[in-house]
Amino acid sequence: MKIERVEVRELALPLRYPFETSFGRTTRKQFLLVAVTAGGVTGYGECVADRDPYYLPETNGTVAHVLDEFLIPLLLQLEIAHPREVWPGLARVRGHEMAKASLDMAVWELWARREGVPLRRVLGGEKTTIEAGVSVGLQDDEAALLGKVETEIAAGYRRIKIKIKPGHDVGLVRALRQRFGRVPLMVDANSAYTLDDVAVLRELDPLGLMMIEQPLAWSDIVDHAALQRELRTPICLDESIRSPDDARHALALGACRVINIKAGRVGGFTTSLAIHDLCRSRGIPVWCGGMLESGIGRLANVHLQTLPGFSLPGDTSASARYFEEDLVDPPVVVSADGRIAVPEGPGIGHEIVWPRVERATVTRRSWTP
Ligand code: OSB
Ligand code: MG
Repeated sequence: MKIERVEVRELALPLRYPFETSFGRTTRKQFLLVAVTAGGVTGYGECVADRDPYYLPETNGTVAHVLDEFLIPLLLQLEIAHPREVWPGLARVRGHEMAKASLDMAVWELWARREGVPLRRVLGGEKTTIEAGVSVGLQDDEAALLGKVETEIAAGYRRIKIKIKPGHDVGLVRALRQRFGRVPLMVDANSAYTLDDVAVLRELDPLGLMMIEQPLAWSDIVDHAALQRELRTPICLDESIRSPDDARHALALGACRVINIKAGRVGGFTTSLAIHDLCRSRGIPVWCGGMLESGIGRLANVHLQTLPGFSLPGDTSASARYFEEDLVDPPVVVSADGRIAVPEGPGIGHEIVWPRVERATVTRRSWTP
């Protein structure tokens, strides 16, 4: 298979509510949507980069540059017998995992459409429903957080994650425990702490958290290994794992006991499968993170977590928590018992609503060989 056309659109979608983490506040989802065409069939990949480099170094601007100058020209030269060949085919470009992922994921999605099967089938996933968890952003005060969490528990979510940062951590978790008892609960710091904060992080230890996600620096695994030795609560790495090698190194050092896999962060599906398989062989649970994706990326995440190693609920929640109108129809919905049905149609399996994509499109460019 030769790719005949690549199109990259930049989209902007308003969020229903701002989403706040330790690194900033997002009010509008701004992202790149990649379309790749071969043999008259088109597949789609949603890039997880944002406008700013506050989560990880890549931005929409760096992704657009690297796609245009380097990755798309490479992709258009490849003779692709299977989507797993895309990742090695782009290996000459170092780093830029979000940019590579957008192409890799689009080619996998194209492949599923060509075969007429749901994306999960080409990825090797067997589940027909997945367990939904939810990520609750930083709120203005404790009462607002308690209210949000109450809503999400009532909606059926099987695991609650809250964002924390210094000064907004132990007290919030204690208040949640007091109000909601033993609900499956975890926290995500998005790299807001250092080893100087070990005393505060130790105070979280008796609170029965499922895990503490990415407490220390985005580029670190050595300090996380030191911290993990100080805590009974498992550390989960997100930002620090950007490749299968990162995962191997982190496990070798004992830097974490759980890994959050976001295909868009680690270079796409091929590398996600490699991290999944590595973790599975070591008895390390993985779960699927999210990046406030539109329905296109959200459904890609749904299919990925049908693989057996995704043994914990992830961050894939309902479209309606983020968007007034999602780009897919039907939107992603969560059942009263906290599950998402995996679509049965080809590729991501829900229709893309093109008039909505057009309205959200800010810029658009295409390439042919
Ligand atoms: O760290 O998992 C994260 C959102 C944006 C950037 C980073 C993260 C998140 C989330 C939200 O936690 C997950 C989601 O609902 O998509
Ligand atoms: Mg995270």
